[in-house]
Amino acid sequence: MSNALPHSVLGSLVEGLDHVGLAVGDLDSAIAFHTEVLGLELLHREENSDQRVVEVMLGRSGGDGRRRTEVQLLAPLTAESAVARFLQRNGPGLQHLAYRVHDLDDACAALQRHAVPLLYPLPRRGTRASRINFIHPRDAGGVLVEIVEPAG
Ligand code: V0V
Ligand code: CO
Repeated sequence: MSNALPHSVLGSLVEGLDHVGLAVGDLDSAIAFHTEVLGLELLHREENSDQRVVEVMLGRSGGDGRRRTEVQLLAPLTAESAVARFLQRNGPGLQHLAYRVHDLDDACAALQRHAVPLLYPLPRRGTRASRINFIHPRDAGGVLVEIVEPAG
């Protein structure tokens, strides 16, 4: 984006807010709330065995998917999932914010050059075969921050 601060760590790499991740205990009732009350559409659902979660993406279909901000519902598949730990500690609620970047490798390299620690040494697989990494909430003002590069 031409008006991004050129001297910031990520410069113009961040395109916008890709999704908001919500930890849920009861996936069906969370889907019902987001569709029947908020009127969002269920756009995608998958199991992520690496993150040990079921992910459901909701939003408004149509338009340019690459500019859309979605809601990601996350239900744990096992007790070892980060989402299970979150639910145990906090109950259901906002678990992370995900910022979309053009190029995750460039973004991670820029963060590392500026001593911003990343959770993973290498990108992991995110929803719809995206590539993801995270900044720990302790390094991001108390919010878990995901950086995501959509597939293709
Ligand atoms: C922990 N803390 C949080 C937090 N999780 N604060 C805000 N938001 C969260 N989500 C705080 C917690 O209250 C403690 O604060 C401190 O961090 C504890 O740190 P910890 O011992 O490292 O806590 P853990 O063991 O709960 O692990 C936290 C991390 C874990 C961030 C390391 O959640 C993780 O690995 N996250 C990355 C993977 C992930 O979140 N997957 C689910 C989404 P005090 O008490 O010290 O003040 S997967 C996804 O989004 C996908 C696949 C996608 O495609 O988008
Ligand atoms: Co996410």
